[in-house]
Amino acid sequence: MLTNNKNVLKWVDEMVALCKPDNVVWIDGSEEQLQALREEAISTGEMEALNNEKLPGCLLHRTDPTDVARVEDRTFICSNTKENAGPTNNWKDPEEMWAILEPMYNGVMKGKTMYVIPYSMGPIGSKMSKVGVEVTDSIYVVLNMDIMTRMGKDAFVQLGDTSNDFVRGLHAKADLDPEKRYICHFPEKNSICSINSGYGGNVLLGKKCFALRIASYQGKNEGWMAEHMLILGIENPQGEVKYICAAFPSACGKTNLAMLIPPEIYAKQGYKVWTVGDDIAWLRQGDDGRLWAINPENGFFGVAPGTNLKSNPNALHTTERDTIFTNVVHNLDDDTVWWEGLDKNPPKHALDWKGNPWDGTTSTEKGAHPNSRFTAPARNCPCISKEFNNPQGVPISAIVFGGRRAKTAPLVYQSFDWAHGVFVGSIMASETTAAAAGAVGVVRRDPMAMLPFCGYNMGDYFAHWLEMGEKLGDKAPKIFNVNWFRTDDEGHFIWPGFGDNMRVLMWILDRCEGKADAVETAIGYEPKPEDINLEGLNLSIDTLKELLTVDPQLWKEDADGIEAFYAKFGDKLPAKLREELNSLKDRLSK
Ligand code: OXD
Ligand code: MN
Repeated sequence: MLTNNKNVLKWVDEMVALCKPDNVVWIDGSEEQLQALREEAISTGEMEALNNEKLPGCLLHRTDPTDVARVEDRTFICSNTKENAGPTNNWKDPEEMWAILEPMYNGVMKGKTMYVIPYSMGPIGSKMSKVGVEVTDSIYVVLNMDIMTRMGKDAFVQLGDTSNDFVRGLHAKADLDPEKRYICHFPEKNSICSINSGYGGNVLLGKKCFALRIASYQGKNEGWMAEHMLILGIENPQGEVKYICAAFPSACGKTNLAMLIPPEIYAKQGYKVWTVGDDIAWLRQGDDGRLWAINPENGFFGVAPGTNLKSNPNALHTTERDTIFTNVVHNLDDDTVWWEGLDKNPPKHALDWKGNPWDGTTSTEKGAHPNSRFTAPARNCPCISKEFNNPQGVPISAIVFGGRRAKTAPLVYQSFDWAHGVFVGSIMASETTAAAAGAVGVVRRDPMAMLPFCGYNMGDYFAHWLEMGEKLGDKAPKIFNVNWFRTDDEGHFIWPGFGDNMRVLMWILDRCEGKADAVETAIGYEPKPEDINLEGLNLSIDTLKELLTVDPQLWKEDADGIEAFYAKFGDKLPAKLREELNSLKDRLSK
C-alpha cells in the first residue's frame, strides 16, 4: 500500500471486492516496477519490443480490430438529472447505469491482476493539479498512464492523507465486446467506469474522461476551466514569451500547431515556438488577475498517420524513444514502425495494424489504422517549454478558436470583447470532409471543440465561460477565430498552413499588445491585409484579401444554422448569447 488515505483504501477495497482479481499491485512509478511490467507484457505478447538501437525503449501494441477509437455513442454522462447532462450528452440515470455495470464488473478480474494507479493531472506540487486513482487489469494502460500522467507514489503525496478529492477510475477490458462497451462518467461522484475496451481514449481515464469531462464539471463548481486546447509559447528575439491557447475539433492539426516550426523569416530574427500542451488546458485566474494555464498531461497521445518530417518534425523526434505505438505498421526487416504519410518508402516485409502480413509496395489496403497512435513523453519533445513543469502554469494572452470551413470563416478575426468571444467559440463548426463517412460539406457544430467532452449541460458551460469573463475583466485574454481550411473553387486549400500559421499568430499577439490595427467587420475585427507578414511566401496580397473576405449571404445562412443549434439548449442558453446572435444578424443586414 502506498498511502494511508482512508478514502483511497476504502474505495480500492470495494473495487477489489467487486472485480475479484487474483492479485492487486500498487503502482509506485519506480523504473524497476515499470521494467518488470514491460517484460511481462512482452512475454505474453500484449506488447512487442522494437529495435532497441533505432527506437530505444519503444513498444508496439495492437488493439482488437473492433476497438480502435473513442466511442461517443457508448459514452455516458450519468448526472443525477438528465438536465444536468444537457442536450449534447448521452445520459443515463446513475443508479440505472450502475445496475447495468455492476454485474459486468462482478468477478471480471478473476484470474487476473488488478493494478492500482495513482496519478496526478498537472505537475506535482501545483495548486492547479488534481489526483486520480485508476484501477485496471491492463498493463498497456499502466504503461500508457506512465507516459501521459505523473504516475506513482508522488501522486498520493499530492493528494495527502485525508483528502477525498480524487477521481475514481475503474477500468476492465472484460471481453472487449463492443455491444457491452461503456464509458461512463458520474460527475457528482467524481468517478468514471470503463469496460470492454482497450483503446487509449476509452481507457486512459486521466485524459478525456477526467481531464475534460469530469474536470469541466469540477471547474464550473470551483471557478476554473478545463478546455480541449493546446498551449504554445512564442518567444520574441528579446526573449519574452507570450502564450496562446487554441481549441480545434479533433483532426484539425492541434498537435502540429502546438509544435510548429517558425518560418524562416521569423526563425532568422530569433523567434522560437515552445510547446506547453497539445490537447488539454486547465485554466485558472492567477493572483495577478490574469488567466493562467497548465497542461494536465505529461505526454502526447498523437495520431500517427500524416506525422512526418515536413508536417511535424518535433512530434516525430518525440517518438524516437520510450514511446508506445498502437495499431501502426510493424516493419519486420528492422523491427521499426511505419504509417501512411510517414515517408514514401512503405516496408515490404511488414505486419499491418491487425497483425497480418502486409507488403507496402503492393498492397492497396492501409497498413496503419487511420487512428493509430503514438504515446510519447513530453520530455522527448525538442520544443517542450521550460515552463512545462511550472506549478504556476503560464499566463495566457490569447484564446484562439478554429474549425474547418471551406468558405464561411475568414483566415482570422478577433472578437469585439469577451462575451462576443464566447459567442464565437459557441458557434465553432467544421464541415465534414470526404475522409469521413456520410455527406460532404455538412456543418457540424462543435462549441469550443468540447462537444464530446463537456461533462455537464453545455448551456451552463456557456454561462460559466461568461462568468469567467466577468471575473477576469480587463485582464481577460483576447479571443480570436482562425480558419486554415478555406478552399478555392477547385477545392484546394488556399492558405499554406503548418509553420506559416505563425504569421497569423503574430498578428494575434500584436493585437493583444495593441501593436496592430484592425478593420471592423460584421463578424469581428479583421487584420488589414498588409499587417499579415507574407515575406518569403508565395501568396499574393490579393489572395490574402480573398482569405479575409466575409460573405454576408453565407453568414446569414450560418446564422440560421446557429439559431437551430441554439434551440437545443432551451432556456439554458444564456440570454447574452442570444443577444450576440441577434446583434450579428443586425450587423449582417446593414
Ligand atoms: C483526441 C481527440 O484524441 O480529440 O485528442 O479525439
Ligand atoms: Mn483531443
